[in-house]
Amino acid sequence: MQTVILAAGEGTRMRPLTETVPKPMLPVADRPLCAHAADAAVAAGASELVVVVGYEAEAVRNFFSDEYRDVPVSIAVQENQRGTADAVRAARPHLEGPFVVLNGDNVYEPAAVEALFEAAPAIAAIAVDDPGNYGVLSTTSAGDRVTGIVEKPDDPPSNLANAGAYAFPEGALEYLDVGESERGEYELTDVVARTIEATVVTPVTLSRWLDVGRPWELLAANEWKIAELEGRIDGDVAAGAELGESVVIEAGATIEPGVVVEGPAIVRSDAEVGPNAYLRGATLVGEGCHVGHAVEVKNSVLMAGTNVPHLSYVGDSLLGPGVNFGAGTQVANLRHDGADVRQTVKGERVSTGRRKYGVVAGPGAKTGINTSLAPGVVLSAGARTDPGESVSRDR
Ligand code: TTP
Repeated sequence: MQTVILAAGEGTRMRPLTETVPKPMLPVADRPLCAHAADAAVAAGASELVVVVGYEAEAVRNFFSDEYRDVPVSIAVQENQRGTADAVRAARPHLEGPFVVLNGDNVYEPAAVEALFEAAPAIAAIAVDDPGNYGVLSTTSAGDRVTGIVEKPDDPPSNLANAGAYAFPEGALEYLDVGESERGEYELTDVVARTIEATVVTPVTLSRWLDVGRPWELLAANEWKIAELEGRIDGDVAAGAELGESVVIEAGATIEPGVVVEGPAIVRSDAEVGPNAYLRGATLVGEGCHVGHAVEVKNSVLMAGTNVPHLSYVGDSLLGPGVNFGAGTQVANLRHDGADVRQTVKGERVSTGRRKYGVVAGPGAKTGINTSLAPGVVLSAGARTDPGESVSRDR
């Protein structure tokens, strides 16, 4: 089946990480975020990928044309991000039968995507504790047919949340011209509503799923996908370095003496770690990064070209790309009261749901030596801190 990957969104909730890299291209383990959905579709037998691009389209377009050689790839441009139905409308000239739609910022288990293909027409759903925050499906009492879909209901008809993966029948191509929703977008859920009136649509229940909208969800996606990597050493590892079993050292990476990598972790090409550095938890050290002497990095994502060269602690944080932490920069990732760490997203303070959560540093941010960063702080792209500063507010 042809598979549409929605990758045109701007990812405003992910700022400043999306200032230079579109959300679909943010790193998750060894692949960009959107590649995880695309890879699952290819493994499930997709006959063609139709990738809808918009914001920072070039990066997404180049990745797909370079990376997917065994399956045809078409690129559809959505000029303005007017909603998910509008995005599939942009793909419509390429579609000619039943088709699958996957959100390019959702992470699925590959087996679940395969089950979706097999059950078509179908919608992926996941049982959640707080259905009122999602699109919610209602089903027949036997649970074998979707009978309705309602956005963020006050009185949810079930605990089954819409997981943003759909296998549409060919007829749905005619339902794409929906009207504008209350929030002024053209919504795919309205297309689903019309489809379930006309056709039997089966719910496919997922056991694991992630919608990556905010920085800590990117951290969670990395935790998931780094843990699934099989350990391999293709780079240079000095005698005396200690690597756990689930550690990937890519070709061109260097691990110097005295380094301990507990894993699961991935050190990407051209990165340099050590001497005497300690990596633990699900940690991604991106291409060309430098993690130097006496630096501890725990459960964090360091994007390409980021440097933490001396005497620092980085815990549960997202840095980069191109960030530089001055010597002795320390990240606090736990509040004294043990409460969940909060972060400001688009001007609103929100709980991350994490007791342990560090900082987000936008592209090119630089800290002066001995900077202390409080939990949940966001440094904007290109931000600077003075030597010895204690930073407890975003800048
Ligand atoms: P959203 O998460 O609603 O939007 P976004 O990715 O732009 O993020 P933010 O809200 O933080 O700005 O989008 C869900 C999926 O649909 C995602 O994969 C992006 C894609 N999308 C499009 O391709 N076109 C669109 O017009 C919209 C709204 C989303």
